Amino acid sequence: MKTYETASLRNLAIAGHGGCGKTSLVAAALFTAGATPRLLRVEDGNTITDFDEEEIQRRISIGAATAVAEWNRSKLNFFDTPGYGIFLHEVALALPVVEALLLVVDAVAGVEVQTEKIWEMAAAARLPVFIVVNRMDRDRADAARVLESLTSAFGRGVCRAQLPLGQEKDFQGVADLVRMRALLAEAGGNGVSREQPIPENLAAEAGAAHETLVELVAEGNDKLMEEFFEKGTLPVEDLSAGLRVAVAERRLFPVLFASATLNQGIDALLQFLVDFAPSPAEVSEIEGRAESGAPAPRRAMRDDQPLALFVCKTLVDPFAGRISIFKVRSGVVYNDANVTNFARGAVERLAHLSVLQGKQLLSVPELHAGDLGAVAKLRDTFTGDTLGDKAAPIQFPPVIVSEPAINFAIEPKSRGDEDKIGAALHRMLEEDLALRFFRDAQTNEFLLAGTGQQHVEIAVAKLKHRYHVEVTLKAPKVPYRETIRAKADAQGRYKKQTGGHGQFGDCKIKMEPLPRGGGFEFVNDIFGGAIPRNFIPAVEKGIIESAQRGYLAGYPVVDFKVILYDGSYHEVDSSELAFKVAGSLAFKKAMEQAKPVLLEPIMEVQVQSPQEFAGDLMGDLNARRGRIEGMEVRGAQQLVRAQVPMAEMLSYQSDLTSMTQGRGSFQMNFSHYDVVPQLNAEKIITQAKAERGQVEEEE
Ligand SMILES: Nc1nc2c(ncn2[C@@H]2O[C@H](COP(=O)(O)OP(=O)(O)O)[C@@H](O)[C@H]2O)c(=O)[nH]1
Ligand SMILES: [Mg+2]
Repeated sequence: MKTYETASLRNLAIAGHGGCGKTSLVAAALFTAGATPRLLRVEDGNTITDFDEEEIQRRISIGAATAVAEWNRSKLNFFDTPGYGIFLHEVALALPVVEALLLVVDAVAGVEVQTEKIWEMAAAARLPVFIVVNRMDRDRADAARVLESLTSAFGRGVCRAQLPLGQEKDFQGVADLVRMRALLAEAGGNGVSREQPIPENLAAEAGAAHETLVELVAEGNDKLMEEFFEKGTLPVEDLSAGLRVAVAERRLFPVLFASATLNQGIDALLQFLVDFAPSPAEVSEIEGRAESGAPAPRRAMRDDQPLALFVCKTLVDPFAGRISIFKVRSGVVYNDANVTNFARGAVERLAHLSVLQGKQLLSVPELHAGDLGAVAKLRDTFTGDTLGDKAAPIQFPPVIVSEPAINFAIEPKSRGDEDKIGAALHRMLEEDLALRFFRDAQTNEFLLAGTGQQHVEIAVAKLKHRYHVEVTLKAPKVPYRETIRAKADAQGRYKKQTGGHGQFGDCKIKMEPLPRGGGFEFVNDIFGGAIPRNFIPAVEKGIIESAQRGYLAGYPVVDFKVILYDGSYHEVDSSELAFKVAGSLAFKKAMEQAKPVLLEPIMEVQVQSPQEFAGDLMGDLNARRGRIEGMEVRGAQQLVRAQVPMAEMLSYQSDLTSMTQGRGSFQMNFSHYDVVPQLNAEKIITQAKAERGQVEEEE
């Protein structure tokens, strides 16, 4: 692969609702640009960016993957991302290392649940957005309706930069509304277009759409506005330059059309991205984390700055080992360079500096500022770390992955596999930051936590295929909490006389509820040494440990405050241990008075389906103790927003599929904790007691 300077680079995240054709689009781009000898297909399981075994089997993207296309003296780095709600964290990790986002939309469905979510993510990251309406060749593809759904969701900044030449089975390319030329795809999917005048039957529509584009571009720019008033139009060069700026400023969001599987409109897309997507050189400086007191360091993406590499993703290959994908945030990196990991202090050698085509490492001698690269077998480097020139330390903020939404207990199928599971999961966690693995303090079970049931199931499948350990998934666990609703005042007194040396600790506490999310607060209000200072942390520790073990059903007690206000001690018999026990006794007594309740996680749920199912879906959400918050019609689709307790959503995926014949989709995020209604709480408490009884018997 050739070497590319910063100005010739285009870094793009490819994102959109699941199944709209992102991976196919990248496959078509790679073939058209000559990076693969033929058009690879999701159906054949051989695409560059869905290389993982689980992705091939399920025919969906699970992890973000990179691919490189060289087009017209420019280099396009694509970050193909998954489109399902439970994998959105993989979109999030691509956003900080690209300068634009390619939002792919299905030509039949238009805007869908994840389309909106991704739009919001791009807005938060202030990324320019290009929109591709893909699958234009499908039955019922309807460019006008999709455009309407786009403008109604995202506003009038959404504007056509192309018209499709026909649709459904007649789709055969695009008309470029900037240069006013038609690009008719040659038959056979070779990706080559013939340029010709815009066909007669589209001339009027193209003329009007061109005018709209000119007006929108001129609108935000005084100089262009003047020129437009004078001439009644803009020359192509000025229109192009103006559009480029409007895209970079997120004023306009150009809409393009394509069919990935027929490989039509792809050459036009590649050229459009080269012409109109910002290069890393055009992006403002990036801020590093501020060290205590000092102002945050900044870096421009330029070759003449000190070297800084930001590791945005890690792949763990059972054979090649760890592969770190990074962005050159500043400077030039050469093969075999020695760099410092600023997060961990380690020095790493970048042997076999590469770019990553899917999972294949292609060696390169050097990479310039703004480029994406990869290197295998770093010893002590993980996702989110910054590496670079020892003399110029800087650390870029890592992407924060939200807390898991669901826990499953897992059990090895064969006894003695526990150690193997631990080691294998440890490697999988390096690769997938949304996955968590830990041991439940109450039940001693191993818990695997993730963003949703399918996420955890895929992790289990990976364990089996990659690491050859089999586990059974037990029923999902809802992470309940406990809290109090009333104030309490209690004494904990621990006294034990055994022969000579005894144990003595005594404390008095007040307990009060804190607002939701308040956690735990401890106030030391002891006067005159009723409890010696060195024993006070022991009282606090006793309370915290008891709170962790729960009171009603074994779930951690949260959102409360403890004031330690009195106590007594014994010169000889008092000890840390005795005060810890006293703290724990006081806590339990206080809980008796404090009107404890169970809390449950409430989820923010968005369900989308064809309108005919809306009534059933709402009834079903009500039956799940859901609170409907709003409804919207979007084309032929209905969107329902509701808040529903997580406990009622555990089997929603399969229920929704059967309720809507597979045509509904949903997304779910954690919203807040709320009190469990009395009847449900009683069941949970009884069940927890039964389970705990079992554990105690086993022990
Ligand atoms: N008819 C048609 N099907 C397409 C097109 N692009 C993708 N597909 C199909 O849509 C399905 C999902 O494609 P995929 O690329 O995996 O979508 P992704 O989830 O967005 O990555 C696959 O069956 C593809 O063959 C297209 O342009 N036309
Ligand atoms: Mg995909």
